Amino acid sequence: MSARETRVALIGAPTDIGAGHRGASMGPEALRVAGIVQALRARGLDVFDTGNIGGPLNPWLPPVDGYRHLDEVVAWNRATMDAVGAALASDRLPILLGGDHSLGLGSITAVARHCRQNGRTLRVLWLDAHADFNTSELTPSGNVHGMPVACLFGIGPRALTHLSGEAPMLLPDQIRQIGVRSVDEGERRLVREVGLDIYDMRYIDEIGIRQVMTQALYGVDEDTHLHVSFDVDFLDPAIAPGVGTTVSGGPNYREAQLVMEMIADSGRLGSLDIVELNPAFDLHNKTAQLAVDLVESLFGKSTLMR
Ligand code: Z70
Ligand code: MN
Ligand code: MN
Ligand code: MN
Repeated sequence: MSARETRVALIGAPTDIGAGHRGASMGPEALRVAGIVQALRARGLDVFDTGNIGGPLNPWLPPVDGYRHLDEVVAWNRATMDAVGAALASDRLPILLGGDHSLGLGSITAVARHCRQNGRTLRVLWLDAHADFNTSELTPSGNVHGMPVACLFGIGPRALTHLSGEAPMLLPDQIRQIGVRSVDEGERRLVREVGLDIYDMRYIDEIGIRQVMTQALYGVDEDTHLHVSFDVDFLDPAIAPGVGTTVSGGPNYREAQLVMEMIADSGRLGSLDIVELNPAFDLHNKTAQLAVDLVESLFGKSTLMR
């Protein structure tokens, strides 16, 4: 499929319901203000901005039984799953404008179901400073944005693991986590137990981002649907301060560009989340602009070829 034929649907999900800081709810509008629609149209894509989905306001309460705002997180994830599913059903590549990363659950649940129905192999690239692999017992915070990967594997509360009625939505060999540099103690044990393939920053430093991406994309073929779940805190805080939780030592601008370019070159991108952008921490919307810049590369913009 050439970029010219690609139809995309933007889906805004203005919530910070699963996060530890308020403000990711402003992410969708910040990305629009940074020109995401125009940038994608300049790539030759047919862009339909569906507007924002809705859900409960953030009551900003402490965790209950290891979860903060569980009912509200479920509501937002149902709405996300429905909107992403509708985009896929109408043959549009969904781009979720988050919102916090708990919504990766609803988004990927819809994508996994779509792949099952269409006989496609799903590969998820999870770009993130965090493993997002906590459970209610292991979590230091109760914030559900630290748990979506576990929920996708069927580890978590039934209301989240069975969002679509079935579980698990994902098997460990379908996901590659890239850029990880902050894992909690209990979470680390679970990562080892499940045998997750995590390309952490040390590994990136040792073998280089090009080799890491070659490995992460290994086995991707014409039957593969690639889902990219891009947590903006993946990026080094020096270039991307506009996130709730900055973790130093992330990929720099050039490494991040190469990640996106190599995904574009695979030709298999089928869906995308852009999450955890937090304008309350940003400077003149520069993190949103950087995210848009990287998304242009993800859709095939390169220095020498347009
Ligand atoms: C920590 C927790 C987290 C952001 C995910 C952090 C989780 N592991 N933070 N994404 N921004 O609370 O579970
Ligand atoms: Mn389809
Ligand atoms: Mn995350
Ligand atoms: Mn993160």
